[in-house]
Amino acid sequence: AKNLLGKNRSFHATLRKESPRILITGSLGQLGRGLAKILREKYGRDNIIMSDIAKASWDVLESGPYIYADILDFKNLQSIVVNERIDWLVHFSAILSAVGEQNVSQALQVNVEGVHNIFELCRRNNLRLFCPSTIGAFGPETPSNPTPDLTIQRPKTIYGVAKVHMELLGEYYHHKFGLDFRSARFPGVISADTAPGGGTTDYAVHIFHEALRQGKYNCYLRKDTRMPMIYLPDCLRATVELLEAPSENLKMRTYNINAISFTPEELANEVRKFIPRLEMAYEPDERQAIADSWPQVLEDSNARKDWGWQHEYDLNAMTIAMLEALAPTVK
Ligand code: AKB
Repeated sequence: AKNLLGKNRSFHATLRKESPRILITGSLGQLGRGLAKILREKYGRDNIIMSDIAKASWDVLESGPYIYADILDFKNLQSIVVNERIDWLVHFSAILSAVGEQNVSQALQVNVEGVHNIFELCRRNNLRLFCPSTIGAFGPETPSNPTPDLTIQRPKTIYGVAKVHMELLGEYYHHKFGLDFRSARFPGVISADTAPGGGTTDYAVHIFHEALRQGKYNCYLRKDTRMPMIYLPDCLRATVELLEAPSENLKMRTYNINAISFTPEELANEVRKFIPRLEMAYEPDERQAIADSWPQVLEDSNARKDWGWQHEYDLNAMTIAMLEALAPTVK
């Protein structure tokens, strides 16, 4: 009996673990690979499960666990949580602002129905949940410079409407059921290695590719359209810091995150310091109305106070980092 007990003890000891096991949904998008890399360095390669509904490239498959997860299929999600013994979930699956306007019913399915599944999944299985929100959760009636955490939210895109719904539902589940929900309202994310997927802020990524490739960029926004932006490494660090912050430090559950704010013209002038031949043209399309309804600068003193948020990359540092990362890839 002594032996059996001893064996049992050691069995439980092997199950007891220091590191959380984390599932990332929508991980083939702009943020997933980078986040998985950071979390794997901290918590171990096999404790971070990347997931999405598409086939992954070899470099993703070689980097660690990758599985199929359809956020519209609750049973599939539940089986993953059970089989993979998930503790925390980072929910990145979303249809972004510009693409959402082209297909409202798909955006509703992914951004609302999918989010319902994720909240229920996390509640039933007692998971910590990080789900990003966005500057798109604000609208034209919101004070735009600066935009506080608690203010008028009347977004005019389906993406924004769904994100407000997500924020409110997360806070409701937190108060009603004790769900450990955390959300950061991200600015437009600028990244070199992964492309954004159909947002309104994407020009700030495309401009670098076009400046390097052909020295010209035709921007779909007016040159004076100021929007908040963030360089990917800062955005990923914010995600990890909020995900790991002690729960008792979080006075709120949805935080604005600010980093850099600039206009297309200001960005072009910064790029010209390194590529002087860059020619710009401005032909605003339907994304202009979306950009005009969004904040210009986010007020993020609560994030700075509660969990020490600080961005590192300003416009100049981000521009240099983007050009250094992309220049070798341009033929
Ligand atoms: C978009 O432009 O839709 C996104 C966002 C700001 O959330 N990049």
